[in-house]
Amino acid sequence: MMLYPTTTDSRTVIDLGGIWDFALDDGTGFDDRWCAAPLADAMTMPVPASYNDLKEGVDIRDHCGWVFYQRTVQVPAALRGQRVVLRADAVTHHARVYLNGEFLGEHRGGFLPFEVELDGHLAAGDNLLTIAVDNVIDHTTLPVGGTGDMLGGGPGAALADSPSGSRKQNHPNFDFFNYCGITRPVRLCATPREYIADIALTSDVEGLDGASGTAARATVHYEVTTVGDGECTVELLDADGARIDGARGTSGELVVESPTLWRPGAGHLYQVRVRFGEDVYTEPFGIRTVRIDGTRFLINERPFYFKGYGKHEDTFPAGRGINLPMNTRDIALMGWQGANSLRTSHYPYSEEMMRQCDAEGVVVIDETAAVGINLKFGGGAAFGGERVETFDPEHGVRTGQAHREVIRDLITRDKNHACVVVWSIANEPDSGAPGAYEYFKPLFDLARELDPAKRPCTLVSVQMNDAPRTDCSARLSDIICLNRYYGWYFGGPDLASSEEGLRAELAQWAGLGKPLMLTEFGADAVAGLHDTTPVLYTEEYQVDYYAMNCRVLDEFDFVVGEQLWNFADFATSQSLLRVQGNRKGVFTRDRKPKLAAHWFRRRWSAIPDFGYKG
Ligand code: E9O
Repeated sequence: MMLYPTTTDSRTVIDLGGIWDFALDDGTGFDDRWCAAPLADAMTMPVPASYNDLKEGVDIRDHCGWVFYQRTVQVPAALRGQRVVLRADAVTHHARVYLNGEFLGEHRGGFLPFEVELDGHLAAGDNLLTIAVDNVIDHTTLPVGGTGDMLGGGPGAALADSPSGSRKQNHPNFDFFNYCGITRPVRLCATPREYIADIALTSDVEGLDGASGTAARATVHYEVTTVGDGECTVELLDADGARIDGARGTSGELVVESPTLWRPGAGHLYQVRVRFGEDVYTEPFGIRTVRIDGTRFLINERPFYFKGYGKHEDTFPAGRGINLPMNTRDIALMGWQGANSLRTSHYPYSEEMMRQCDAEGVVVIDETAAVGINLKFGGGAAFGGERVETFDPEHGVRTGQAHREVIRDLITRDKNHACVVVWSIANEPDSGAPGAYEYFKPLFDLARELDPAKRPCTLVSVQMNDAPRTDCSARLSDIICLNRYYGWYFGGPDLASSEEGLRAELAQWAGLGKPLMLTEFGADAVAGLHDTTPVLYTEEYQVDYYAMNCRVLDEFDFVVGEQLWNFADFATSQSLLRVQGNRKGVFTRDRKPKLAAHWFRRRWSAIPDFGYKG
């Protein structure tokens, strides 16, 4: 129930971005009430950004535990009669908010927004705002922290596990650096006391002609949640602000004749303007349909082919901190290549990115932060660790609570985005383990119940033996999404036998009658490493790997997409398999193309968004 913050005739947004004071907790931060007075010996720290890469030293980069951010805020007298909240878009992973030393609220989950009411707590003049941030990950958080690093103990893990290891350490059960801090904007938002709390929009399209991409009419259904008394009126406006239709009441319908549909590459957006009492808010909204028909994935009734990427919010030196220029650059590079889609692996991305995908017509698979629900990775025999059952009562139940919350909060936040065509409930859980179906069935039910637009749901599956029979995704997912590494983790560098392996597995899945796509496949390539024979980690091997995999994907009509792992090289925990991070990027971390980027540009330029497989 949190509209994206915008300033309107009735609303004021004050961005608290800037240089804050910052201190690492030495264990006394809460007992000594650091929140009540200016931080002693504070460092400077920009907000928003991850703090890890911004100052020198492992103490900051690998800090495990709490940190304190602090600044003063003044609120203009003109806003005092209004409802004022502090809205933080992402604090990774656990935030406690204090104003003038008083605890006002907390939030767990590092990738979704939360609000804290400031009414009655704001004084005239300076107010001391402190946000304490914890980055500890374990079995109660998503993503999940485990008992060892995902890819086995690097030097860091050995230190932590040894009796002499003195430094407390996080052990991500996932393959990306545990960047943390206040990573997205923090804003003060003032609204009238009687206000619009939420808007849910869905649409029906009539007379849709897939071939021409035109429709006779669309009906937009709206549902406004309000606080207080007032009259509600709603208008549908065209992109240029011209009024198309209007209605009264907190729920109803708006009609547009011959609508311009939102489609990949052309994100046409209407606007829905809501007035409630004194309050006014405008929500952009794209009209399009999404439906699965047999083994086809239809957007606006045409069979769509996903070309694109699993990505990360990962740049230097902001870490996971919002980076609007890089988001813009990434979308431009995807356009240069003929890509049309991305997955928000492995956590919800910023609302700015979602709005930009709406506006630019980028098709999105929207993923929760449920990564690492796979304890065989963290403690599996393959890595010399102790085996822990994923869905056991001790760990599974507590993870499940966080999982329900992240599904609820993600769908609440992103339900109106035209760019979102699929919800991804989790990445690479133990979906073939005993108990997996029982764990996931209620989560799929929850997502389907919460989404007013009833989008398809999936879980993204890790490679396993006899997958169509053992993976509960076969029963639960509307579209099968596979992460497959034939020719890298499995069979590399023998591409000939790997090709047979992929072909054999896809032939098994073909009988299921559902559409399938690869949401990950990839090979590490260190930019600048070259060879004439197929050698792992070279740019040539990455191209050969992809050429082999794509040849097989092209043989199967029920394969409706290919998303590479990964768009760009990204930071990870240290381990012997990671060369200053994961090098599966088709672009380097600073977005220079490897050979494979050019290879995919040629391939994707020849693959249409629609009708590739008839
Ligand atoms: C999740 C993604 O975050 N999938 C992984 C990606 C990777 O590059 C990771 O970055 O490792 C692939 C999972 C492959 C499972 C097989 C692991 C066998 C290790 C020896």
